[in-house]
Amino acid sequence: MDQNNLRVNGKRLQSTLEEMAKIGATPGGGVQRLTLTDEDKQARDLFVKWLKEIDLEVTIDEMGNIFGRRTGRNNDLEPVMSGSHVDSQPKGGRFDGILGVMAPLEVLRTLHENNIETERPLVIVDWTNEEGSRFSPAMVASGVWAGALERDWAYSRTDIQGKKFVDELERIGYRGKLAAKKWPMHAYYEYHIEQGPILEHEGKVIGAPKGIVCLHWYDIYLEGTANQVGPTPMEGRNDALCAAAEMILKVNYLPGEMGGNTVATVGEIQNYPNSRNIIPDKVHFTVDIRSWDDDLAFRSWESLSKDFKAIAQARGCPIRIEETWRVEHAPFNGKLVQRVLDVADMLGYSKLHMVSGAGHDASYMNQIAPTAMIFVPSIGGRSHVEIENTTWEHCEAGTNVLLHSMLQSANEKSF
Ligand code: HGY
Ligand code: MN
Ligand code: MN
Repeated sequence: MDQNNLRVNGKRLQSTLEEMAKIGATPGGGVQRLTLTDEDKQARDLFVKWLKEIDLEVTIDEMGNIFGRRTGRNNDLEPVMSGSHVDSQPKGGRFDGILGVMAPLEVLRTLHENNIETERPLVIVDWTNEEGSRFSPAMVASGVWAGALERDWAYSRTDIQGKKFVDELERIGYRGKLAAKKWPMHAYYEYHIEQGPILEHEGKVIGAPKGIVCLHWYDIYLEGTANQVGPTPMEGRNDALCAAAEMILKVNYLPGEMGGNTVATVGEIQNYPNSRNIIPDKVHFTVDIRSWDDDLAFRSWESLSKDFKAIAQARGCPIRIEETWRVEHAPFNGKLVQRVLDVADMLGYSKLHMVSGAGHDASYMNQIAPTAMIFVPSIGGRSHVEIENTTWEHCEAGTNVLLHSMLQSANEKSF
């Protein structure tokens, strides 16, 4: 058969995604599959079962990354890899991450049932803890695998209950023996929903990001003086929550003040003792700064951290700042991005060259191999919410683009 006429089975992709959406399903129509929870384990177990059904060699490394390998005609050649993540945000959506794992599975199922051999081996991957919500930071397991983060530091991360990453990995039975160490790779493709409004607004089906912005994460800890709210005069209070409130608004104003294209967000906060009649004496909150311009992100943080220290001083609330995690902006391989655009053309899909404001494991893969991503529209531009949605037609379209991008890479002798 002329392989250009090959297409994936959209109905099977849909039922695979619907099957996965039952794991951790939330009443609001989303999923809660926080990393290393029982729901994550359930999804992993199902994924491994499906990998074995199409005779893939399954390996699990010490970060719990799951790899399925399909042999090629020449297994000495570097493989073509594609994957994403099965973990979700709390009250997350049914497409973020999981589409990028189920789609390469659909690609491999399609090759398997059509007995199509490729020159190079193919590898599909589920990266542990891409979201970084339960255990920060995000993309931690692909970061260790790529050699950018230390395994033992990742192992030591704790969630809000104080549970350790490594203990939870052990508990769900996915602490593999294989070292989480990169191997040479010919090309890496990650397929993902856009998680923003651009493709829908432009009326395009396939997005080909030129890369991913840098992500900088900080943790801020404030100390105050707890006291009874009634008898304590306003004068002289050390109210940690008021100090935090002033700082949080500074974060919101920062992109406007700094100019350039940056976003800055406080998404998480804990307030102690969190009782309406006690002046708060401990607050933790997070800061997320992103920009295509790494230097601008750094300068933004310089300015913000100065303001934080001044506010802490003025309010008599000692501050502790943790510079938790940074990943550089990831400019993808131009030839591979062009391949995605050309394949979209070949298949008759409209396409758009763009930037990813969301972080992905591709940020780290881009540091070690030619990398590109494929986006499809998010309805209403919404993601990390239960109503996250993408049409089945678009899910299928992106998977066909992934199929032919991977085939072209898998059958080329050299890059
Ligand atoms: O933060 C992100 O953009 C991704 O969801 N980890
Ligand atoms: Mn994701
Ligand atoms: Mn996400």
